[in-house]
Formats: sequence, C-alpha cells, structure tokens
Amino acid sequence: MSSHKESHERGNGVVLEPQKSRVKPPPLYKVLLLNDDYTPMDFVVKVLEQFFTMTREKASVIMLRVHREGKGLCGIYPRDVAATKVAQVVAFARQHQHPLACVMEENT
Ligand code: TYC
Repeated sequence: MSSHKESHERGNGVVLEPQKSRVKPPPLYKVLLLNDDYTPMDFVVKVLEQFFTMTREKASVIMLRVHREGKGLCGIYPRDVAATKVAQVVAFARQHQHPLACVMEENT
C-alpha cells in the first residue's frame, strides 16, 4: 500500500512528490486545580484519585502543592477530554458545596 511520504506514480508517467504537511497537530490542554480556603484537603485528594486516576500518595503530593503554591497540574489532555474533566470536577465539588476551582489552559 502506498503510504505517507512515498512518491506516487499515477500511471501516466507523472510522479507526485509528497507535500509537506501544512496542518499542525491540535493543541493539548493542562488541567489545573486552584487553591481556596474552604475545600477540605481529603476532598481534593478524593477528586485527584477519582477523576485523574492517581494513587492516594500521588494525589496527596499534588493536593499539598496546590495548597502551598496556589495551583497544581492534574494532567494534560486533548481539548474535549480536558473540558470533560473540568466539568466533572466542578459538578462534583458543587454537589458537595465546595468552592473548589478547576480550569484548563492551552499547553503552549
Ligand atoms: N487550602 C485548602 C485547605 O486548607 C485545601 C485545598 C487544597 C483546597 C487544594 C483546594 O485545590 C485545593 N483546606
């Protein structure tokens, strides 16, 4: 099978060289948790375990980084996956009356 970047003879003696791709891959997005003064630490650990499939140990390290530094990276995903995670985390936090903030930003 003729594939990407192989010259292709069209049967009429004309050889088409492969074109340089002019599309750039879609950007990925960071999902970040932001600190606040009210959300309990154990709730944030639970969020990181449930929605970002972290171990208790890893989740505790990230939670404490957010607590001390104001924000922390949960993961890097395609746009639709990142948006779904943000929506799930915010909905879960609101269900429990916590003000926890979760945002996404383009990974440039
Ligand atoms: N600062 C919170 C507290 O002292 C804990 C916390 C950590 C809140 C991370 C939000 O994203 C957060 N209970």
